[in-house]
Amino acid sequence: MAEAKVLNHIKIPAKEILEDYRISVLSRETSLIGRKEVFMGKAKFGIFGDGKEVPQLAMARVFRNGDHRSGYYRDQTFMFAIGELTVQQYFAQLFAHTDIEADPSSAGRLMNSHFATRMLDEAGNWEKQTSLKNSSSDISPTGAQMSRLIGLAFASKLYRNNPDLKELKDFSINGNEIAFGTIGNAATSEGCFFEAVNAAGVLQIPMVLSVWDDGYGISVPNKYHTVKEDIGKVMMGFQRDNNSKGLEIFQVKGWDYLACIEVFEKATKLAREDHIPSLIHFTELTQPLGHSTSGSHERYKTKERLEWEGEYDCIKRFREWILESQIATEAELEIIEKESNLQAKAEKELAWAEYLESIKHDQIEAAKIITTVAQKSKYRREILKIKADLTKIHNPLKMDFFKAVKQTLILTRKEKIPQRQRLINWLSKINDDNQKFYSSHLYSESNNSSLKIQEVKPVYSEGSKIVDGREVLQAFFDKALERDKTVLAFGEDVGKIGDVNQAFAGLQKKHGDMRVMDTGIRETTIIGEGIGLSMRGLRPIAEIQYLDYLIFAIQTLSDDLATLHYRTKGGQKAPMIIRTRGHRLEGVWHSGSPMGMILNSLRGINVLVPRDMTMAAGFYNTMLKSDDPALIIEVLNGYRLKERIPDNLMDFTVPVGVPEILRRGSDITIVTYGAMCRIVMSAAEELEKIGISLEVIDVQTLIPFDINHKIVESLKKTNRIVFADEDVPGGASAYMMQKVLEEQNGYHYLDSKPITLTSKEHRPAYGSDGDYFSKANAEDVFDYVYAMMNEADPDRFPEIYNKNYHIPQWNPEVMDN
Ligand SMILES: Cc1ncc(C[n+]2csc(CCOP(=O)(O)OP(=O)(O)O)c2C)c(N)n1
Ligand SMILES: [Mg+2]
Repeated sequence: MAEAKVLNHIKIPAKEILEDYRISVLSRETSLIGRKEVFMGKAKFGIFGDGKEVPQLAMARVFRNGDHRSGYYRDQTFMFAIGELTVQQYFAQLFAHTDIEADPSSAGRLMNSHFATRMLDEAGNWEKQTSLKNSSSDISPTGAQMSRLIGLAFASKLYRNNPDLKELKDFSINGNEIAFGTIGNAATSEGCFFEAVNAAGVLQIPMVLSVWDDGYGISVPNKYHTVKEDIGKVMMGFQRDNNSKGLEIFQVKGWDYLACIEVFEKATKLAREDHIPSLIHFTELTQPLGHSTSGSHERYKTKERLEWEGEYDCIKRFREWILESQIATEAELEIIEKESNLQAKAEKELAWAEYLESIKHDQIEAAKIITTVAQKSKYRREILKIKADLTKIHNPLKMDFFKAVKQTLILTRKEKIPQRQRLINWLSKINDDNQKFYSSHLYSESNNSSLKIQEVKPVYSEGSKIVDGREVLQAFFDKALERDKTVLAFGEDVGKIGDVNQAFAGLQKKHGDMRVMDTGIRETTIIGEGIGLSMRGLRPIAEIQYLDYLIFAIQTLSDDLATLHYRTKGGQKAPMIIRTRGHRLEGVWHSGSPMGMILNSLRGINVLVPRDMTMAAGFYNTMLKSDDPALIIEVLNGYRLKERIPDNLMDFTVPVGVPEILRRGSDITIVTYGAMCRIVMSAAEELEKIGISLEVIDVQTLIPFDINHKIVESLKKTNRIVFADEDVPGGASAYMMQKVLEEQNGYHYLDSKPITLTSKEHRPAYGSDGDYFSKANAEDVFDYVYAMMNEADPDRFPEIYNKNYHIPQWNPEVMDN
């Protein structure tokens, strides 16, 4: 073995080169075997990192403790090389082994090649990131790792430039950490890629982003993806120069081991020392096994292309270079290859054996108890057949024996056999286990879960000041920034003018531009920035200017933030707060309340809907103590309404999942939230005047929803219920109805048809009349409630309108008589 010289200035011992070669071969073997396992039916789907091994080895060489990765499904070689993934763990994920030890990335929850390191201890507290190599958890939507990458890199900038954060050595040492991104060539066509690259250039953050370019995105060649078929060339406008900041753009052939090493040396020096971001375009990479196990690339690649891919396979080139440079002999390489082959096979076998073991135990147990039932049952033959079928299954799944047990219980449903009870008990245990395997950790399960934050009621005295709602928030944010140096706020117009409604007015000046910041108009990377920062120990409040514009960020919120804790089974968290304002203003894109969309896409995030700014402040207090992420939606037309500031502004908390009864009543319960609270309360006063008593409940938080089932208690009293909001029909009002009537068994107590009162299906037209005729207003509340009472007691409440006027969207009960 000789010592290799690299580009005259970097020397790499031959031993290290051969170790790199070993990992590349081991990784390739893993891909080859993985593919076969899928075809043998032992796993559902496989996607592998073949053809991208060499540049990943180079990336691993510069990746240090404290650094972070935000990448995608091709990065297995990198994960092996940094020592954060074993081949056995790789296969455990392929087999969907539900044990965290077996698959630390996702405990069997994610399809294969979705990598993550465990950043939390068992109690849900942060590990010391600066002693670890960190990989944020991968997600499948192409390019979606880009938004989070911005936050991971931006954190280093804050840690370096904000002296108040210097103490937090678990997360950063002087902001020296780099966030490494990886993305496929085709995924660079996504909007979030361009948004993120632009943001990185503007922010000047230590990001090193690699594009693995294999010329294709599944079957579609670069011709259809990228201008000039060359993302590196396209990016040249972002290239920094002597006069202006930007990114350093590199292009390197991905099969050239030395060039890959050199480019990472250069890029990481810029990033670590000066926080200059880079984009490295690795060209001429290949897909020896095609895109995934879903099909073969022979269908869409020409013979010439396939031949070229064979010739330019990066491991083949690496091998040739090792031989040419006389770093090792053919015989030495063959030994490495053979050993790697054996190692990959052995680790696969181990992973399979352990996976089977986790299943087999229950399979055997199920078969045993089924047999004991058979012995006592008159359906003996049928049950023994169920058992025989079960034990015959070669690659059993948990659902196989779950089904067998249920079949047995159905067959014997009329029999009084004690063994049956054992089977039921066993089923119940397995059900609970599977709950833990497949449905835990959607929300925090730590001591800082938002559900565990104790309520502290607001305290008022004669001296409590009455101010505009926005001033309540301003006073709150001021003290929150003072109290906790990890809190920071950013968004469009948040910095200099202190947000469009002035809740941060003057706070940038007071707390500095590392705490209160303006951002570009880039909603999805605003959220990504929040995710990355919160994953690195900070407490970001990321602002989306108006609720309607949350739609730009729904993908990042839904796919990344909402799933993070769940998809890592509690291995990672991002306790960020998204602040926005909505419900009522004017016009099609400023008055929306798309709450159904939010509720249906953001399970995993608390959704809090305070009716005024004091409640909002209480929720900020609660969430800043918690490690759950939250979306807090302030009422857009409430900033100038007068409120009293609680004397304990910084200490009071509003509990999540606890509705508040705003008005006691006996005839009808009306359940609402946000801006509708005021509208409903004013209608309640009018109704009171004519003898109708309304009980008004503000749910306050939509996720979680009324955890103590308080609303059904009200319904038990009134026996009539209306769910009112500003969403479309069937939106959040339907969600609330399902919660109360089905989950809380409210249907038992109904004397009238339950009703939802919502906005129209279209978005609200402009102007006050547009709002009045598009959204639910106080008169609508009055009409609905009155009509309900008219149906119930027409003598006391005679019809107000005759048949010629139809109450909008009111759908009366059609009587038979
Ligand atoms: C948003 C989204 N659209 C489509 C897909 C389906 N899909 C998975 S991988 C892929 C191709 C990605 O190609 P590229 O970015 O070049 O990465 P490669 O697989 O070639 O490494 C597509 C279209 C997806 N996962 N996400
Ligand atoms: Mg590609």
